[in-house]
Amino acid sequence: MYSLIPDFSEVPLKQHYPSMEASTPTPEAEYDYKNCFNDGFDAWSKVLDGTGSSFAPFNAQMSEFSMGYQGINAKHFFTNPELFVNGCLHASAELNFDTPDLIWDVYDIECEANGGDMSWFDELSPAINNTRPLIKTEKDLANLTPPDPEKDGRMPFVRDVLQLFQEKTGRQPTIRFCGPLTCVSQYMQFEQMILKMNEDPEFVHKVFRYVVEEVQAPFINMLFKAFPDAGTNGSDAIGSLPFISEEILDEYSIPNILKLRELTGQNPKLQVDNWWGDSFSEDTEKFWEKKLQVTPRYLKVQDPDLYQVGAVKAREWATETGTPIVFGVDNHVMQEGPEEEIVRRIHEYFEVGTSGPQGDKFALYLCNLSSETPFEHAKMALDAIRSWRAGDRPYDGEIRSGGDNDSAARSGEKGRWMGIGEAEFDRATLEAKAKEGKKKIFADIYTCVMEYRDDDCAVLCAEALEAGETCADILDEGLIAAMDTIGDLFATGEIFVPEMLISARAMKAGLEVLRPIMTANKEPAKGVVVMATVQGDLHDIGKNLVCMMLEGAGFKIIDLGVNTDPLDIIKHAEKENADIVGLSALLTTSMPFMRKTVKAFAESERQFPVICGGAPVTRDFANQIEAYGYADNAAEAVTLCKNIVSAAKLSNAQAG
Ligand code: B1M
Repeated sequence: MYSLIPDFSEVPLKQHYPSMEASTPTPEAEYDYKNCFNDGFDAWSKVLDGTGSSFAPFNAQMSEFSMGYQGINAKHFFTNPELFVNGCLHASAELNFDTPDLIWDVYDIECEANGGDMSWFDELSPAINNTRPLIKTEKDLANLTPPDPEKDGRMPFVRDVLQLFQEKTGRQPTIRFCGPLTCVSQYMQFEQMILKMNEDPEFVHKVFRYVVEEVQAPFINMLFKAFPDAGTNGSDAIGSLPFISEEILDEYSIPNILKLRELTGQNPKLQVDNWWGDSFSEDTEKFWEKKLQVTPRYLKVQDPDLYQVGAVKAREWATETGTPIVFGVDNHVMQEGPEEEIVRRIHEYFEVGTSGPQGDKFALYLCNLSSETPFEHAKMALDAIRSWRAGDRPYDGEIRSGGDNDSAARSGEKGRWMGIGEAEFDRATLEAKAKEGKKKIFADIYTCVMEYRDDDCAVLCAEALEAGETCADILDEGLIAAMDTIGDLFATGEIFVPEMLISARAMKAGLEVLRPIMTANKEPAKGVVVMATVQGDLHDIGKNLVCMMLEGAGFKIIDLGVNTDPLDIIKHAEKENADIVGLSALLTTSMPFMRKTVKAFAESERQFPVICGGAPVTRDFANQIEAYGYADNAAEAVTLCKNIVSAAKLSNAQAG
């Protein structure tokens, strides 16, 4: 299946796509953009404004696909409005899409214009490198000057893109922006933002006020001035469960989106429609009500949550509440297939979406076509849509979403995302079992971590040392035991990422007390793991969770951060005498770099066990690239690392 991904392993990084000079002519305008999307545009507006459309339209997030499809270099594509607009319109028209997609790297524009550190690639969307965040302290915030939307960064690029779109299609453009919560996480770095929300919420509110009032509102208002009738749509990847909790959604996300709406003329079209996490919410229907607060005109539910919750359930709720609905098909399915699943899923969503008395208020969205999505898959999806429209419906009546179906089909071979929700543990039983027969001091340390009490944890660790306990016992019986339980609770979906981060902070407070003694006593760590997100990829939430759990399990972690060069990883693995090298990837477009890194290790002088993980990575893929190991989630990564280290010890002992 993965053979469809081009193997870049032999190709120098900068040559995946023909490098295009700025002077290279833009794709031929051989289509009549003023007319060829008319039916699609009209259908979308009729669905979203509730009048109802005679056919269910679809669109796709596909700017990266357009770029790859036409072999345009990303540095030019995402900076040259003419190339960008022509590229997107051309690919959409050529593939006969109902409407074109015009979404640039929306998560970056505001932070970049304020001086955020950007990483640029030749073949992938650019991205903020928030390992060097703009705001860590009150002083950083005070020193920031809001960008001038007419001049700074690529804010003028956005304006020019919208202008060209309007000129070429004769249609009102959509103003895209970064959802406030994701925008603040770009300024502060995700984990730091979450920890600060816990430690100093007033400071985080202040950052929100700065970002929303002084950066985002002026930017959007500049665009509204140029395009008074434009629509808007915010993207808010971080505003999703389980990266955040529903409390964070209520306290930070929703009020700030509403504030932004107020500051931009109370435009009801100001919306943020792409939260994931419906399947993690305690009450899905209440979650949908929250979604409607920030996107009043329609409900959008996308995979993998849609597949989990079930298209029928979403359709029924939308029918009862009279809400137009949009279903989103998973990017993993679009990229990896299996091919039959692409067709089957699209047919199911069309069938369910268009059913019932409100069936004329339904549209379909292909979540992401990337530069790695095989052209045949994009074509297959379009053929599936056409065949369904023409009445050729081989899967009629076959509903798989929302049931207890094989997880492989759910989402490109992976089960529920992040491996969450497949385990079944009960908190009380886990805690009771962990404390059973333990000395009181260890049980108390365990409880401190479970209750996120950093200071108490540090005090108790110091008391335990004074009482003569060894560091190894304090770790194993107290801190590590607690992190084991936290890992299990995360796997059940009972706790979310914020709770994991906060418990890890308590564990670290204890660890800091032990560290000087461990160093003085030369107490060895359980093993040394060099960890990195692979080249081209700036996602680090998953990698950081794995690091945290490994640290909690007694490993020494050398975290090389994101977008990491294979040779750099090898250099650090050798220097640190690593027991294990861990690679994480979140983009299907960065998976070839995982392959490249594993290959570079295989060819290097010293051999290290290289293990892989991340949402799009599967055991099959790990086998195929000949990685030493694979883990589906953080808890599994800990078990894998423990096994690797024990096996190495055993074989050393046998050899010696
Ligand atoms: Co991005 N993004 N994003 N994004 N983003 C995805 C991944 C995407 C699926 C969304 C979508 O469009 N449907 C899509 C990828 C599509 C594809 O691959 N074809 C995508 C895209 C396209 C992009 C941009 C290009 C967006 C754009 O600008 N157009 C851009 C990419 C920039 C770049 O990297 N070059 C981008 C940017 C961002 C944000 C900055 C906004 C933010 C990242 C913030 C950050 O990481 N600091 C973000 C986020 C948050 C997401 C989603 C919403 C969540 C990803 C995540 O953090 N998951 C994601 C959509 C989704 O999943 N719903 C999406 C949580 C994390 C805990 O899970 O990393 O899988 P995960 O880790 C798990 C396991 O996999 C495992 O353990 C962890 C815990 O159990 N694991 C390992 C992970 N590493 C492991 C290593 C191991 C073992 C286990 O051994 C070593």
